Amino acid sequence: MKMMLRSLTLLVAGAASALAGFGAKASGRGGGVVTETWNIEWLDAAPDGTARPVIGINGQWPCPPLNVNIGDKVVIHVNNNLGNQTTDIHWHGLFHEGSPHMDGATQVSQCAIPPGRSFTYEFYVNQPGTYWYHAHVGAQYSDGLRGPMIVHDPQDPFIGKYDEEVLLTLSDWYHKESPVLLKQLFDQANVQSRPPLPEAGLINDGQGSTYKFVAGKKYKFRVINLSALTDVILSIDGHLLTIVEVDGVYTQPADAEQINITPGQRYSVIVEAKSDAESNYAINAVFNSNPNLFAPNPQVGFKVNATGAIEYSADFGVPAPTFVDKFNIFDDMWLQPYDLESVLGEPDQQFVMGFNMGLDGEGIPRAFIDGVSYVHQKTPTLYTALTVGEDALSPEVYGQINAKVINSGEIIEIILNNEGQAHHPFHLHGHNFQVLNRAVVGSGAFKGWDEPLPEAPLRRDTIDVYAGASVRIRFRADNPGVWLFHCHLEWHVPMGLTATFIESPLELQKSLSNLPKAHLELCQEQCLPVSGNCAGNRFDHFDLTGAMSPEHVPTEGAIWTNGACGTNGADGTDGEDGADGADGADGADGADGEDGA
Ligand SMILES: *[C@@H]1O[C@H](CO)[C@@H](O)[C@H](O)[C@H]1NC(C)=O
Ligand SMILES: *[C@@H]1O[C@H](CO)[C@@H](O)[C@H](O)[C@H]1NC(C)=O
Ligand SMILES: *[C@@H]1O[C@H](CO)[C@@H](O)[C@H](O)[C@H]1NC(C)=O
Ligand SMILES: [Cu+2]
Repeated sequence: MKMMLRSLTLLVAGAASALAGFGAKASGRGGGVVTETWNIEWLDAAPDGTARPVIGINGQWPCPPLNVNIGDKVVIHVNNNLGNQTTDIHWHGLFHEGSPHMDGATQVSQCAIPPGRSFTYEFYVNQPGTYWYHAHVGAQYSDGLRGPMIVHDPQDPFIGKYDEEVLLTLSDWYHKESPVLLKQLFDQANVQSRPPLPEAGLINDGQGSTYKFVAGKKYKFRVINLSALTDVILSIDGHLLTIVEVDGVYTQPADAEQINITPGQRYSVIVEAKSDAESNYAINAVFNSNPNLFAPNPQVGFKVNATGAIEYSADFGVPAPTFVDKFNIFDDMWLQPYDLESVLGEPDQQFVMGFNMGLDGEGIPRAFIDGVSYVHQKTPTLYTALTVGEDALSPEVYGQINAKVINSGEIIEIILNNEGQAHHPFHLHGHNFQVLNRAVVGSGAFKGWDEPLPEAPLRRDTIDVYAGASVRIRFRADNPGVWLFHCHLEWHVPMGLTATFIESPLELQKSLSNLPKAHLELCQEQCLPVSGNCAGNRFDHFDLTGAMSPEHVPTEGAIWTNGACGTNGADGTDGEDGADGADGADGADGADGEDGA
């Protein structure tokens, strides 16, 4: 890993006055190390007028934006002061080259951080653009633990094409806490697998954000969708949005009237102020909870909206929000990356996956990829990859996680068939990908495409897959690690809409031969294994006795239940005791007792 030392003055925070907590602090850090301590704690907030407990950082909610420079080392000490829930932090969109164990996905790259415990994330950032961080356990980020992460780049090709840079976050907002919502979701009465619908839509985690514009200036908005469920259709009355970045990838500039941002996606758009404005203009964020935006009669409608304003002069008053009755949404497939990278060559491995929602044998709503619901395993998947030798090349040893083993240098193609009636934004950890094709709503499973491949296809890390239709994406396996590929609708994650790429495990065993002690301790304190197959069996990697299956999926989200310790286990899997005992994590068998009751 190389460390670039840079010092630079940042162009930031034009609308700071209107953006409490959102003014990107000019880092002036230049030194190349960003160190912060984050106390994760319960606070009270009322972003839409209704008070509720939220999860914030260091007494602040909205959670503070994290500003770093490209090349920086980032060191974040996380103290879990929640008392009653576990937590962890995922850095959405960062590749974590050389630090796959810092990806922050529970039971994948680490065990969750129990209350009262601390954990330090430490990694280098070598990619520019707009990202965010969020809890990756239960559905915890819907309780507020999420915030923007901006990687400033002195070589941004658009520097000089705008005068100021501002942030605009969009999020849906629930009045109930995630454990309550998860209970509703997993209820047998929820026969249509309906996700909970939000009560409000927020811009910048509040209502009524105002950006002051000066005639003739150009503003770069970094737009992040922090939503758990809803897409946001964003427009600014009387102004075009010139897209220059998606998901950390600079693009050839493209003008849009409206952009649709799914959860997990980010855009940078340049907005040019009018030279002769005679009024202020509304920012319209229409929160779309429709399962299928393109259906002739949306069943759910647009339950919540949020409005902000572009203010040229206080004298012009508050602009009335526009009722958007005609959608003219920019199709992100039209975007080309700034570097005009051409289509990667023919794939070395192709994975065709079909996914759908449905009920399991017990009548509980689940999501399935090729008929299998992803279930967190006792051993974090990365730790299995690191400790089972050559067996790491066998998907079986990882248990029910939809494992796909890929190897260094290979070009990987995924054809994803959405067999359901709703759209789903799929996000890949550790990589971005080229989107070669996205089929229209209702076109069915992939049967081949007639149209020629794009010359320089869209590249991003989260792609919306339309209802009853397919996408084809490609990426190069150049980042050894264990990377989730999942729907980013937060409610579909615990339902199991996830696959896992095990990338170059034998190389990983060499490059990451010693996990930091802190990683091992987090698991051991919860009586979870840190080695062996998914069930912690270090002797027979193909004996899956004690592995986690859907009935073990916690429906209580991140609620702390003392991990696997202290439970009786009483599940007849004691046969593997010997395996666990060997590494001091001998309570691991108890994990089964945890949720089965
Ligand atoms: C955890 O504690 C917070 C703050 O006291 C409270 O609002 C929340 O409901 C608790 N959550 C659970 C699941 O007990
Ligand atoms: C934000 O993401 C949610 C979830 O996919 C999506 O429904 C919503 O449209 C997105 N918002 C925007 C502005 O795109
Ligand atoms: C939100 O905006 C959309 C589009 O203009 C409209 O159809 C819908 O009724 C609005 N919803 C609310 C709650 O105002
Ligand atoms: Cu989904």
